[in-house]
Amino acid sequence: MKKELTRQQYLDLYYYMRLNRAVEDMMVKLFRQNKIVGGLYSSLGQEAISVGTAYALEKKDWLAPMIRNIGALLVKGVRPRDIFMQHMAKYDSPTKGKDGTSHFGDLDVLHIVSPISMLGDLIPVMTGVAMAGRYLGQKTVAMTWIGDGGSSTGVFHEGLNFAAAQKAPFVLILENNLWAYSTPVRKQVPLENLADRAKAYGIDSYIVDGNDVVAVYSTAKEAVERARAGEGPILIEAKSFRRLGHAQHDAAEYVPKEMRAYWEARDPIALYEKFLSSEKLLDAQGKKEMEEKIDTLLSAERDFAENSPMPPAELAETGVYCTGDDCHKIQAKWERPVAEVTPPRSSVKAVWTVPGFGSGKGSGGANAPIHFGDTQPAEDAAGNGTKSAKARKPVGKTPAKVAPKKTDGTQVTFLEAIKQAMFEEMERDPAVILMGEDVGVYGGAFKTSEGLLERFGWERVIDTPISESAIIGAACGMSYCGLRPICEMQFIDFIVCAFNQITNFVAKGHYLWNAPAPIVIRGPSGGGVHGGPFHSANPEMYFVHTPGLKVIYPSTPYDAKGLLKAAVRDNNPVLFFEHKFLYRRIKGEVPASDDTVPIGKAVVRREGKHLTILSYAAMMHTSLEAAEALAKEGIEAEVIDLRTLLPLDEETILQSVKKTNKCLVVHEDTKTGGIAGEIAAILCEKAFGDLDGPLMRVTSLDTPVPYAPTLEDYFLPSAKKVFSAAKELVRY
Ligand SMILES: Cc1ncc(C[n+]2csc(CCOP(=O)(O)OP(=O)(O)O)c2C)c(N)n1
Repeated sequence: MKKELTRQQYLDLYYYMRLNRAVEDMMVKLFRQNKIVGGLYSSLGQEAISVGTAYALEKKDWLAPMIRNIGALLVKGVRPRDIFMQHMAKYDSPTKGKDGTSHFGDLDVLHIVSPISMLGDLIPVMTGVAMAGRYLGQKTVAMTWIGDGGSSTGVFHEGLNFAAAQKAPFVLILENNLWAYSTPVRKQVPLENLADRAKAYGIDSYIVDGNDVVAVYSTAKEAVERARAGEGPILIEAKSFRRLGHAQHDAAEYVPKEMRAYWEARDPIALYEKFLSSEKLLDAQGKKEMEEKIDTLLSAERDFAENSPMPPAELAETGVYCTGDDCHKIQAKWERPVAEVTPPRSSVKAVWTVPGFGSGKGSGGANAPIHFGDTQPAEDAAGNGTKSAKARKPVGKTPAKVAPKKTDGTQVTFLEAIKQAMFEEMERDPAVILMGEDVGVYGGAFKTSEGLLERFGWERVIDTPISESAIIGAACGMSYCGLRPICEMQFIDFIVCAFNQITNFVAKGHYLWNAPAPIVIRGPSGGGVHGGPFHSANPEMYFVHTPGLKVIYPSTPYDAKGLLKAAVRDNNPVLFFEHKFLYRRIKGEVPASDDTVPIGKAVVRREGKHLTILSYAAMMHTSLEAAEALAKEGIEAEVIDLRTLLPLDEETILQSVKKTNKCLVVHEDTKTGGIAGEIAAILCEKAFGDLDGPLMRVTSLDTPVPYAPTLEDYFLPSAKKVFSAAKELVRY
């Protein structure tokens, strides 16, 4: 160990390592007394890594721990009582008993992001935190840790690649403790040094002895300052050894005795004590005083934790959604002039050129004029309506019953409505940014973001790698810093590549640790244009099943614009599906500038008394077409557009069924597990006495979406099928 720090710094490092070990020793006792809920994970022998790396951060910097980084939490300022209570699932714990271990965070004061169990997920999230800090001018650095085992997850690579592509001020500590549960590192990764992972991403790395706290600190300090200075992400491999099993239950008998003995002789605290003593920085008296200080502190902290009650049972039902006043305040803290983040309008050239990209290609064709959300011609510019696709007839106008109130009278396409919503929200709030594949230079695969790059610049319109998990993870991290990212999935089919990030990270944050993630995930969905099994998905129900998300699927330009604007302003994560069959096939009026459409409210598109047809998105138009045909036979169908699937507007559904006593649900999603089944259950529970017939469903077939037009047409619901089902239902 080299002598290079101040006396206080040397003693701080010692104190935190001792505190780290003492906290964990105390938790082992609590575990043996059956007071810890669930597992207990040890960092015995790895304290120098957590402490040395976190000590290199400034107060304003951000960190996200893994389960063996209690030392980092203590350095950042977390009280031991909070760590005890988390493990004991107490009411006064940071997550009030909703989660345990080191799964908690503090966005407002300590700048800590909570981990989740899925290894690797923090890497894109902390990349997003790093990007947000840079965007807001805060000059902060984000740090997280990953094990040797966790470094093989896909999201590790997606995240690190994105961080590298963005040159994000991010430091990743790869804690190589030689074992991933029972599997040795040589069976996990075919590399001698895991730091070589960095080479694949063109970023710098360091290798450090993870049992030498001074070396760890000095290395981390250099990496943190380089990242802060704009040199991009840096990876540090800290080599050490996991002295105990994976968790308390694991005796780790698979570890060779000699290996354990070697590392036990290299205990980081014992090594450091020798150094401190040889440098006359700590004597026996000083050591004794520190031990007493830690003992006194931890006894009091443990007593506090033990006296805290268990959470009241009803708490289980609270906090799934952010209502605005029940969690940290979502606010972007600007430390640079806001005006700087969007180029002034006057500076945007009429024809856009970017070196290396040809002339003006990105804005829609050579020398094409740039559109700042102006109304575009409604004709199907891409000409992607094939013959049979055109055979489906969406209703071109919004029915009078729900004619929008405040509009300037202009009729725009569904696609233009989406673009207008994003444009206006980005104009309104510099915290709104757009990320996705090809959203910038190209303007999006369907041109929904055409012109936004030119107007809002590279910092706000971000072309990403093809890494859906990285996009969502980074957006989540950005939202923790007060930004409101919109993420485009190039086709909504690819959303499943980010399924874990959405359902585990984004959706659960508010419930677990009061961390809302106000992000919007949007993209073109649905079939009817012969996109085949991987470009026609209706994946809404994967997400309707996930508490914490909101799911919107509009059917008109008016709703598309109004609901997308509402989604951007919502404090919860919102999934926004845009049926691509509607993109260029319908036109309608849209809300004037600041108006939004409320999330969670269905709307009656057509009044009727003989049956209720519930539908949404493209099928809403199919249902209206069927209703017109039914009317000619004297059957008046009430057609309701659900618009939002989560939360579902039960009131409007029940009101209508009470009146018509019959209900038909029409959706393009496949039948099994579709929303119709959920609605059937709701009606059975809440309107059984009102029903004069069975709930009927017209849906797609329970197959993947087939490619050939003949097959797809057969697969999809049609006005004819809706008409027949309605007639059958009315006969009851
Ligand atoms: C994506 C994912 N798969 C599996 C697990 C289950 N699991 C938890 S910890 C662990 C071993 C992790 O090893 P490593 O990343 O080396 O970290 P260490 O436990 O050694 O600190 C496994 C397999 C998980 N948490 N996440």
